[in-house]
Amino acid sequence: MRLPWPAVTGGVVVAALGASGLIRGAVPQSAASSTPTDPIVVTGAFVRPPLPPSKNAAAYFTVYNTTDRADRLISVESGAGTDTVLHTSGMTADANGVVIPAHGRLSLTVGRGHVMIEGVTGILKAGQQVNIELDFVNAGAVEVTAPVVPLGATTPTPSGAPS
Ligand SMILES: [Cu+2]
Repeated sequence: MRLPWPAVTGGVVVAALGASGLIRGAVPQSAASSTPTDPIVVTGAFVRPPLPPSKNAAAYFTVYNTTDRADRLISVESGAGTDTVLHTSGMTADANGVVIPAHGRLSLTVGRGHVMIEGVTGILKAGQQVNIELDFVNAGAVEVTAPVVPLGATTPTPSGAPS
């Protein structure tokens, strides 16, 4: 499913990858993808572009659940590819999503899970940003803006747990 991505997220103008693979909008860098007042805080997001001949990109980030009840990440979407799936244990999609405990976190790090963007349309280059929507049972839709970070380049540093 392709979603209509907002041109502006959290006051930061972001780029969206359309069906054509072309980048729309300006692409300022931003480490934080949401503000600490949100129930779900996503930090340290980045996307590794596909390594040819693969057409799959992998997104990494840390999700904090700042609320007093557990939440479940049930689906992920991105307009940057033909399909987007959550892989937290090997390369098998998490059919029922992933539970994030109250005041807990989900860390997707290299070798320990990712959001896989399959069939990437266009070429993802350093400096571009990819929009990913995370859908939670309680918190609803959370937009993540993930800069493209090629292999070997420095990745964003996740901020600590929100207080
Ligand atoms: Cu995967």
